[in-house]
Formats: sequence, structure tokens, C-alpha cells
Amino acid sequence: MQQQLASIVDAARQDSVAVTTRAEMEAFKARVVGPNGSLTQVMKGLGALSKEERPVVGRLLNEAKREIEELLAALLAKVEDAEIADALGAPTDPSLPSPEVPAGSAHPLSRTRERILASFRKLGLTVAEGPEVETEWHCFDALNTPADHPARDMQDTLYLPAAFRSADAPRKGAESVLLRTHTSSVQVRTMLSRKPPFRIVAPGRCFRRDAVDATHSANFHQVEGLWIDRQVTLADLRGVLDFFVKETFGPDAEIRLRPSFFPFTEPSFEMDLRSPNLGRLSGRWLEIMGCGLVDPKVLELCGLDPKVWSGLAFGLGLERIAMLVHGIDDIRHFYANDARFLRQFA
Ligand code: FA5
Repeated sequence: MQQQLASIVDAARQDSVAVTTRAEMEAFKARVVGPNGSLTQVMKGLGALSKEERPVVGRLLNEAKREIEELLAALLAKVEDAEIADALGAPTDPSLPSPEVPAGSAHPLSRTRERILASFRKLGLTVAEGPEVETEWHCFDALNTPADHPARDMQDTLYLPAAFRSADAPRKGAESVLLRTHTSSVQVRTMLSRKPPFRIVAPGRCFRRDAVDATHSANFHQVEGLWIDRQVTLADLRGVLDFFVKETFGPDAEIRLRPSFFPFTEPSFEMDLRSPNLGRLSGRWLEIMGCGLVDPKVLELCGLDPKVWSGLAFGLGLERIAMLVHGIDDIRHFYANDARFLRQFA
């Protein structure tokens, strides 16, 4: 009996080498431990043995069963590995990056900002920056907009508690600290810190207490331009803006300067754009920025002699330009962080 069990286990071990598929494994299992399997036959004969022989053979039988179970477990692992390799096709290199991981991309507002800055860079304008938490003096007073000026009402903003007052806040008596309503405050900081001539472009975040709708946000972005030199004229302003518009909207885009009012420019204009490449807005005059020649009073307030220096300035809304370029109908899409919207600009 011992001999018989040993040869069953030996035969099974040799047999198992040829097993490669799940079906072959099932057939192998049936041959050994199935209802008519070789080991099952031996088990069936256990009853015919004497009382003394039974425990001895029983122990040998258990030993043989354990060996067969180990063989079957090893075969299952081998078959599963083969199935996985089959499903994957070619051998895999687990150190390679997954082809499924989507790449990130620049936000449409960042892309538009870079495009705008690139066109102004061609004209020699360099990027300047200023703080988002600004003093009342830099945001309004130095821009010829004193406390009782009605133009302040149009840019109502968020004032911060006294604890936020910075070291340079008490300048000329206007001490309050606020979230800047426009990037024009960077004009003031640049005129105070640099020696003319210079030409800068200042992109940045602005804040207003505006009710949010399809074209207004309480937090939006502007791009400011300032060019200070001797004898800067309206022809320079028109030339700079015409170049920018043609770079951004194509060579057929046109501009129109419409008289307007800003306390810090004189004369002041709204610049309208007309282009055949704007989908359903093609061919219509669209207002896209405020601009003008720097008011001599502002030059004086910022320490420049208006008899020597003159300048042009402009300020545009980044969201509005991005909406026109891409045909976006609601400013709120930019901030919703919806991947379905953002993916369209990847
Ligand atoms: C200004 O802010 C002036 N500082 C622009 C300027 C600069 C004029 C230099 C002359 C010289 P205005 O308030 O019109 O102007 O805003 C400029 C642009 O900012 C608007 O045309 C619009 O595109 C954008 N803008 C203003 N308020 C919002 C808002 N709540 N949401 C989104 N965009 C806005």
C-alpha cells in the first residue's frame, strides 16, 4: 500500500509538469482526486483493511493527499500567471509610466495671459508686478482719484482691518489698506521706483464688490500697460494697441478709440475691437479696454516732471479677452474647476 501511494504521488508529480492551461489542470485534478481518481481509489479500499493496518495507511494517505494539494496549489498559481501574461500580451515593464495618466495643462487664463504678454514683449515691454493687498493711496489717490471722487464708487472694493496696514501705507494721509480694484496701482509703484524712460506690462489679480454674473466676477484679472518717455503721443497709443490686437486676433482685426473718462488719463478712451474671426461676434465693435495718455497730475504725484515726461497707459480685462478668443459665454467657467471645461484647452 505504501508502495502504491508513493507511485501515485510520483506519477502525479511527473504529470503536473505538462500542465499549462486551466483545462489541463482540471483534468489532472480529476485523474488524481476526482471520483474515479487514483488516490480516491486507494481511499475507497481503506474499509477493507484490518483494524491494525487502518491507522498506519490512513496516516500515509493523509501525507499523500497533502502532497497532491500542494501540487495543485502550485499548478493554480502557474496557470493564473500564464493567463495574466496572456491578457497583457507582450511582457510588461512595471517601471514604465502608465499610458492612462492624463497630462495636466495650463489654465485657459494662464494661456491667454502668456499670449498677451508675448505680443507686448515684441514691443519691448517688460513685466512688472505689484501687491494685491494695496494701500488706498497707490490704488486711488496717486491716480488722481481722491476720497470724494465719484470714480471710486465704480470700483467699490474690500477694505481690510487696520491690522493689515503696511509700512508705506500712511503716505499722503490715505492710510486704508484694500484689495486692489485694478492693476493701475502698478503704474504708480513703477513710476515711483524706476527712472524713465520705461515701458512695462503688469498682469495681475483684481477684486471688486461686483455682483457675479456671466461677465462679472468679484475676483478677476487685468493686464496693465504703461509707457513713459519724452513726447509720447496718441499716435503711439494707437500704434501699440493696434499691434496688440492684430497679434492676438489676427491681421484683419481693427481698433477704434472712443472718448471716455478715467481720472488718471487725459484724454481717456475706451478701445473697441472689430474682427472677422470672432464667431457670432464677428464684425461687431466690442469694448475691450480702457486707455489714454497719463494725466500730468499723476506724473506729478509720482514724482515725474510733466514738462519732461509723458506717457500712455491702458488696462484690459484678461477674462474678457479669453472669452472672446475662445468663444466662452460665461466668466464663471474659468473658476468652476470643471475638468470637462478645462480639457478643451489642453
Ligand atoms: C480700469 O480698471 C482702468 N484701471 C483701466 C485703465 C488703465 C484705463 C489704464 C486707462 C488707463 P475698468 O473699470 O473699465 O477700467 O476695467 C477694465 C477692464 O477690467 C474692463 O474692461 C473689464 O474687462 C475688466 N473688468 C472690470 N470689472 C470686472 C469684473 N467684475 N469682472 C471681470 N472683469 C472686469
